[in-house]
Amino acid sequence: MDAIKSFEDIFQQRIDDEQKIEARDWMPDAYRKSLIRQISQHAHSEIVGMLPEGNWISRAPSLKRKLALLAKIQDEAGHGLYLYSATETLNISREELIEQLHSGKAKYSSIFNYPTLTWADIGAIGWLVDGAAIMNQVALCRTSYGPYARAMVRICKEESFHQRQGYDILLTMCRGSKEQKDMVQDAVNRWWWPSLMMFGPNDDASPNSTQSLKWKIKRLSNDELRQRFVDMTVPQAEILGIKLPDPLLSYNVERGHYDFGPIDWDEFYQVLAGNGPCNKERMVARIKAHKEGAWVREAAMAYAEKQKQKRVKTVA
Ligand code: FAQ
Repeated sequence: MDAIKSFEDIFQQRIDDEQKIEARDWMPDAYRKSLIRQISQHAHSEIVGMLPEGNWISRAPSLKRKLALLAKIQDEAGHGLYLYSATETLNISREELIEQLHSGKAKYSSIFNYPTLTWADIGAIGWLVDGAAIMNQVALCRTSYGPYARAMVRICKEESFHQRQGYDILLTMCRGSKEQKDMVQDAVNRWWWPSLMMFGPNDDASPNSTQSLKWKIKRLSNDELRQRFVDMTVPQAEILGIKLPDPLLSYNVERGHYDFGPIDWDEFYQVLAGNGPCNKERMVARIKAHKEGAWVREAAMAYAEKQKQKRVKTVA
């Protein structure tokens, strides 16, 4: 006689069979919690990630660049909203999620705690930060939780435009004056290592990876994704004619991959602890925006209530 299977076993079997888990399905509490943690932090990253680039909207060098940057930043807002909605399907309210961000309980990507000093930084963000984000997010299109996977498909399409607009900014500058090319080199020197940190700690120091990979929340490990990103980016840097700031970067014929130097994990953990160059500034800006937007939320609620009353009257 077959042994009676536990809910956990049936759940794992569904994951192993590549079935998507939907909001109404039974799931282990730890799976739900891990998803809330990851998807909400992803949503917060999209929203906080608007700030470093928002700083340059009024200083974009041409109308065309300004339009592209505005569209990109609006896309990030949209990504945040899809991801908050996906998180809400896991039985947590938007208010609670925002509170977790503002109180520091929930993290957002370390990368958005660095300043954007010149226009070349906007190019470097598109090329490196969006490039790293896509590498991670393409894999997440196959994540086991249906609402997250579906949000990722649309997000990835938009991110690839973001990456190209960044690369196009850098290519234009690299074909310009020496000062412009120097500006690109300086921006890439500052954004390269923080971009590699976006993938999270090395696999042997990543507490969530083993379970997340088993549940197929994550499809590839932090180090696998980081390696793919380096392999993709080095030839693109060569086309730009700029040097990536890593003396140990070299192609390893045996491995068929680029080797790269050690990441400064002290810096990463300092940023996570709130001590990055812009952590405080970012949180002050988000909390201010949330407070100033209170009237919009109240107006929307009042309008929804009015519509509800109208419907009740019509039915009566
Ligand atoms: N920053 O055990 P693991 C974007 C935390 S979207 C801050 O390896 P996990 C678009 C991690 O949360 C960028 N914290 O964790 C855009 C955990 O802490 P916890 C965001 C980090 O979850 C572009 C602890 O360290 N993308 O850029 C970071 O298995 C341009 C231990 O780490 C996503 O969120 C970090 N870099 O793997 C917008 C993608 N790395 O939560 C505007 C979805 C790790 O236990 C402009 N997320 N931590 O307290 C993921 O794929 C995963 O959550 C990882 C981390 C890979 C980020």
